[in-house]
Amino acid sequence: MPNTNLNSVSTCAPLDSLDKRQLGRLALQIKEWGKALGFAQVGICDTDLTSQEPKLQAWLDAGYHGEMGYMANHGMMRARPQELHPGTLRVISVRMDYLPPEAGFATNLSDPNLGYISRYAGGRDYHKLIRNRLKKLGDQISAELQSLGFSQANSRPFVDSAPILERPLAQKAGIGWTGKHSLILNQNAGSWFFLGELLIDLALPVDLPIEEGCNTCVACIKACPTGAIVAPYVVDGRRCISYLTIELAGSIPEEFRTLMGNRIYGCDDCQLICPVNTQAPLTQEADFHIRNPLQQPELLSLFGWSEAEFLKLTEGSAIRRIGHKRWLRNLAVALGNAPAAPAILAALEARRSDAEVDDMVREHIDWAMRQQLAKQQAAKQNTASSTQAPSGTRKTERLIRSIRKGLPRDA
Ligand code: B12
Ligand code: SF4
Ligand code: SF4
Repeated sequence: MPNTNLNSVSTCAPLDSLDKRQLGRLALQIKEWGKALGFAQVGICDTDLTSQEPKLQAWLDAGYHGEMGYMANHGMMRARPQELHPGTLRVISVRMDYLPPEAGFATNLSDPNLGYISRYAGGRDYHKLIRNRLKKLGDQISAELQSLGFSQANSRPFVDSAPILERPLAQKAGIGWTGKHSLILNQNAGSWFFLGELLIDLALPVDLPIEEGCNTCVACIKACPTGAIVAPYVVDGRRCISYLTIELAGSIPEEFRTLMGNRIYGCDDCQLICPVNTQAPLTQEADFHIRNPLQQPELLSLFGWSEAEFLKLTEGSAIRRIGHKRWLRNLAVALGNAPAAPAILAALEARRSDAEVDDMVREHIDWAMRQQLAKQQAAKQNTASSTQAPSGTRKTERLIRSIRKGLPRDA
C-alpha cells in the first residue's frame, strides 16, 4: 500500500538515491501504466535539445510562425524543458492514436459540397483528455516511489499548447522518426497520433531513437496543396491550411483560397499520401470518433449554424476554439470553391447582411460570390475555365486516387 501520508515526507529517501536497478524497473512499470492509461507508446529521453536550437531559430527568423506569436515568445525555452519545469531530468513522451473508424477520407475530399475537417478534430478535444491521463501517470509514479520509501516525484504534464518542442523530444524517446512533413511517424503506427509529455525529476534510463524511414520518398512534399513543406522537414506555417483555417485570425490570403478546396478545419493531405500510414491503427478512444453533425457534413448546413448553434454543436471539441467568425470565414472559402449552385449563392447573399458577420467574414463571402458567379458564367459560355481544374484540385484528385488504392478501409 503506497504511503500517502504527507507528514512522512521528511523521512523519505531522496530521489537521487534510487539505484540503476530501481530506476530500470520503474521505467518498465511506467511503460505498462502508460499503456493501461490508453497511450499506445511510451518512451523516455533526456532534456538535451541543443542540436534543435539553431533549427528552431532559423524557422522563427524565416517568419514561418506567421501570427503564432506564442512560438517566438518564450525564446529558447521551447528547446529547454529543464527551464520550463526546473528540476526536470527526463521527459516521458507518449503517443495517443486518433484515427477514427469510418474516416471516409476519399468520400469527403471528392465531394466539394461537403466540408473536410481534420480527423484529429471530429471528436472530443484531446488536450484535457491527454493531460489528465498524464497527470494520473505522474500520480502513479509518485505513489510507487512512496511505497518504496522515497519522496514523491516532481512531474508536470504537457500537451500541445506548452512552449516545448514535442516532436524532437518524441524522436529522441524512440516514438518515431521525423518525416519530411515534419510530423513524427513510425512503421507500425503511421502518424495519426497526438503527442504528450510528462516532465519529471527522475534519472530514468533513456530509450534510443529509431532510424529515419522516409528514404527517397517525397510524396508529402509533392501532395501539399499550398506548397507549405518548403524543404524536407520544414513547414512554412503561413502556407499550411491548418494554420490558415485554425490559427490565423484575419483574412486568408487570396493565393491560398482556391487551393484550400473544401478543407474547412485543418488538413490531412500530407498524412493521407504517406505510404507509412496505410496500416496505421484506429484509435482506442471512443472520444475521438467523429461526432454526428461533423460526419461528412454539408457545407450549406454548417454555414447555416448561428453562433449559438455553433457553440452548442461544437461543445467539448477543439473546433470551438476558433469561434464562429473564423468558422464562417472558412466555410465561405469552401463555398466559393464548390460547383456553381443557386442555393449556394442565395446562402452567401443571405449571410452577407447578417448581424453575426463582420467585415473580415463579409470580404470572404464577397470573394465566394465572385467565384460562384464566375463559374456560373463560365458554365453558360462553356469556356475552358469551367472544365479545367486548378492545380490544387488536380493534386486533390491524385490524392483521392491514392487513398482509394491504398486505404480502401477508409475511402
Ligand atoms: C505550431 C504547430 C503547428 C503549426 C506549424 C507546424 C510546424 N511544422 O511547425 C501549424 C498550425 C501549421 C500546425 C499544423 C499541424 N499540426 Co501542429 N503543432 C504545432 C506545435 C504547437 C509546435 C510545433 C513547433 O514547435 N514548430 C516549430 C518547428 C521549428 O518545429 P518542428 O516542426 O518540430 O521542426 C523541427 C524538426 O522538423 C527539425 N528539423 C529541421 N530540419 C531538419 C532536418 C532533419 C534531417 C531532421 C531529422 C529534423 C529537422 O528541427 C525543427 C526544430 O526542432 C506542436 C505542439 C508542440 N508544442 O510541439 C503541434 C503538433 C506538432 N501538431 C500536430 C498536428 C497533429 C498537426 C496537424 C497534423 C493538424 C492538422 N491535421 O491540421 C498539422 C500538420 C502540419 C505539418 N505538416 O506540420 C501534432 C503532431 C503529432 C505528430 N504525429 O507528430 C503536434 C505535436 C501536437 C500534439 N501534441 O500532438 N501545427
Ligand atoms: S497539413 Fe496540408 S497544408 Fe499543411 S503541410 Fe500538410 S498537406 Fe500541406
Ligand atoms: S510521405 Fe514519404 S517523405 Fe513524407 S513522411 Fe511519409 S514516407 Fe516520409
